[in-house]
Amino acid sequence: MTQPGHRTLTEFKHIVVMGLGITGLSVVNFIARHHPDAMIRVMDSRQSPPGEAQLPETVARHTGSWHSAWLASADLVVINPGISLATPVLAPVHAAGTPIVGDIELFAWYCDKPAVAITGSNGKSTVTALVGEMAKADGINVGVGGNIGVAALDLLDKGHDLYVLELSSFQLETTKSLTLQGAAFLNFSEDHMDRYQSLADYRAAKCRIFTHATTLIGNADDAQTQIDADMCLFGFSQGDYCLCTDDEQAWLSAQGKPALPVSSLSLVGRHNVANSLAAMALADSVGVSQSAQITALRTYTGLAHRCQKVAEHQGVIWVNDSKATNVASTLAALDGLEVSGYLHLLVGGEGKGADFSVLQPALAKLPVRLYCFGKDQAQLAALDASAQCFDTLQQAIDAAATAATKGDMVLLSPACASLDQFTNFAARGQAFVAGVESVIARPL
Ligand code: UMA
Ligand code: ADP
Repeated sequence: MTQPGHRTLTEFKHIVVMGLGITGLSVVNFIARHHPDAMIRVMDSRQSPPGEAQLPETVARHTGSWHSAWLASADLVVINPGISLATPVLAPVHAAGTPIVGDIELFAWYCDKPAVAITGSNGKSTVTALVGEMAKADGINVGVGGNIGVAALDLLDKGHDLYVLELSSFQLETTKSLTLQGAAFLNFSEDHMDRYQSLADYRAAKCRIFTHATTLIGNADDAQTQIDADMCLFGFSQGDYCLCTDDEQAWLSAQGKPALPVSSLSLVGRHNVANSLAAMALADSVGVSQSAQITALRTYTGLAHRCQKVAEHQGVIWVNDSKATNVASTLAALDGLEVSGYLHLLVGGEGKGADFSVLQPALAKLPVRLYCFGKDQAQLAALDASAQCFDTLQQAIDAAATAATKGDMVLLSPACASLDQFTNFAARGQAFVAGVESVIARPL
């Protein structure tokens, strides 16, 4: 059932789904359930888009290019977040005033239970999953999805009592009616400069998360995440959720009251302390009990590919941080991980137009050896005199394995997207783990 005051799919007859993948497929399935009389057409500029095999045979499709005539006759266009609204083929659609929405806007039309959402440049998936764990620990039937990899529309119609959504700036661009009980903007740093004209545009997309939110949650240590003075803030030294000292220990505190010693967190790294505080604020916004929050904070060890220790061999620690797809996330790893010997840092991939020079001061402070691979290796190699360049990740792994000795750490924290050489960050992380395993299995 569509929600009062919201639009409904049945207002539209000719619906074009632009871009398939997980999102496009979820949109087609959702429309088929809620508006079986609609005429759905799917187009994808890729020759063989992901999701095509699962598309019902009855749905008309066009692949390998855009289909302008289909767009011209549409009365609703549902667009994949990976496609920019500035794509030239959409110009006549904008001019005609035809609504262009994303899957999260459709979710908003039909969501009938409380929802919280998380955006930011880094930490979204970690916080989203953690809030989900907190709700589960409280016995709540919670649906967790969005940019984290489960299409939001696939969560609906399943009897959930609460939704926790990770929202990217791409998804927020096409969302205007989403009502949220809690909305968090975790942090803001440069990313996606291949999609946005300016940092201001990127931030404006993220701020859309607050449009219809009851509790607006921002980062006390990052003014760019704040939009007004009345927000609920989390931060290391100030805010409604912050660190305090009790019994000579650092504690996470909520509304001035100590809740849990930092030493009891299962997550590691300073950035994850901030993530934990944000998760507490979100959980409180929908009434998840503090005892359930604490249970989850004690047990949640994080998601794969985020500062994850994958092996220790001959005194060398190997860490997979493949999800570090921008400069700030690599900085967080450099700041948060402890290493006694050399840090062998593997960086590279598609830099998305980022300015890598901000990594230089952090690297200069560390005993580092830099291994650069993939598309933007040359730019990265300029950061440190120790840098060596390689075509592939495997070659970089082999070189690091040869150089590393007891007490060292080998860290994949690429500061780049993976798409030049891998399907996604998870495939890159799996390739790293396989590469590490092959190194370890080699006879001496
Ligand atoms: N594409 C085309 N032509 C098309 C459709 C897509 O060229 O017709 C390309 C675009 O470059 C696009 C890419 O394919 O960027 C992604 O398409 P996809 O099929 O992988 O999309 P989905 O499977 O629907 O995945 C999307 C999100 N992808 C993007 O926003 C790019 C996923 O986030 C998200 O998990 C999924 O919906 C469910 O909500 C991924 C991501 O990289 C993990 N997000 C960015 C990030 O986190 O930095 C924002
Ligand atoms: P996102 O979903 O926003 O990409 P993830 O939780 O998947 O965030 O983490 C992505 C990368 O960012 C990982 O390398 C992780 O170690 C790092 N990271 C996580 N939280 C933060 C934070 N609060 N600040 C900076 N980097 C972070």
